[in-house]
Amino acid sequence: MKTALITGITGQDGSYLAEHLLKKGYRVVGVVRRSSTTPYERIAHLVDRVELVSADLLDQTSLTDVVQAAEPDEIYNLAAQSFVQTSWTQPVLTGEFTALGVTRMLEAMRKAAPKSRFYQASSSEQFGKVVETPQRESTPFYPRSPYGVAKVYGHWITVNYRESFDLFAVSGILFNHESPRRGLEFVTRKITDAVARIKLGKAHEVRLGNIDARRDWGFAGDYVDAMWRMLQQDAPDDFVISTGKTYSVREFLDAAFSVVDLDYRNYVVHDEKFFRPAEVDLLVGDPSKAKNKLGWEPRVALPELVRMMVEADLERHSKPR
Ligand code: NAP
Ligand code: F7E
Repeated sequence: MKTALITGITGQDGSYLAEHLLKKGYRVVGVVRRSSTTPYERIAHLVDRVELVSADLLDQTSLTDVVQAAEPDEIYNLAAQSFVQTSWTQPVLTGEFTALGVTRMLEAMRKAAPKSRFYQASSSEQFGKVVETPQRESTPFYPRSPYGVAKVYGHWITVNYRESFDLFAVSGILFNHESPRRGLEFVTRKITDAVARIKLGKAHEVRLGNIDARRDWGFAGDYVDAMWRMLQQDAPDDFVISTGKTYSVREFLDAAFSVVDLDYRNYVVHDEKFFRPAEVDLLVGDPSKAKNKLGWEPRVALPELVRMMVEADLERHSKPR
């Protein structure tokens, strides 16, 4: 039985990855940070089947200790401060978690489990103000937020540890991926949650920023399989994971409101608060390397994803509290 250690197991991707690895027969050890409450809503259905251990990306000793104790074959470093907007109001903390946290995890692996395989959660935000379209593995980075800058650091320190210490360490440059488990502040979930509340008479508007921004949105459940495939390769390598299609937030809105037969134009209010100091206008990835080398392809297209998210939010808001 193989052992996988997942940082960020309580997050969207961590919960789907844990499910995916359990199905494959892995022993799954998940890193959680200490809290006065137990906010395990995304993994409530898994807590009996995974081992939860306490550590924090800010604390080297705790990370080295959990890697040493778990003896993992694979390490998935998914933990981060992942909300782009917050990275302008908490830039130093974002750097500590999302950039230096990667070095701490790599150091933990180097000291405690150097034969393990390491996955780093890189991001399309590294392409930022894009210098070519579509974006591929060779496209230069031009990050546009403290989050994007921190992810570029995390990406290159992973490459550097691979080359310096001969570690099996890879980065998946994942484009936006969503699900009913997406955090409520991200635009897709904010919209599908609002659609459900508006349909049920619990809200009358949704306040948004730049709805002309374009993203390449996939389904998180598909993307965790790509992470696993990257760690099964003979040699470590980095991959873009995306659908190859781009849509505007406006198109997402249209699709989401259409699921409940409403017209988004009657409910959207533009709010300056949600505009960003620097925007990423257009992202669209080229997933052909992943298709050719990993045999990976996205299975859920945007219309299906939107419907899945709206229906899940309708069900959640329909339940008596
Ligand atoms: P998410 O839902 O925000 O989850 C983040 C996870 O990190 C949570 O489990 C969180 O724990 C944990 N975490 C945060 N700070 C920590 C700390 N100091 N110590 C230990 N754990 C900490 O993010 P996601 O959408 O699943 O994304 C997973 C990873 O992929 C992130 O690194 C993200 O930046 C990256 N990524 C995401 C996307 C996307 O579209 N989703 C695309 C590219 C890359 P708590 O539950 O305690 O907060
Ligand atoms: O914004 C625009 C906003 O916050 C998408 C993270 O997972 O994916 C995510 O980062 C777009 C932006 O995601 C609102 O300006 C308009 O152009 O859903 P988002 P993101 O910034 O693309 C990448 C790949 C990651 O790695 C990140 O971790 O939507 N937008 N109005 C809005 N966005 C939000 N959140 N809220 C609004 O009201």
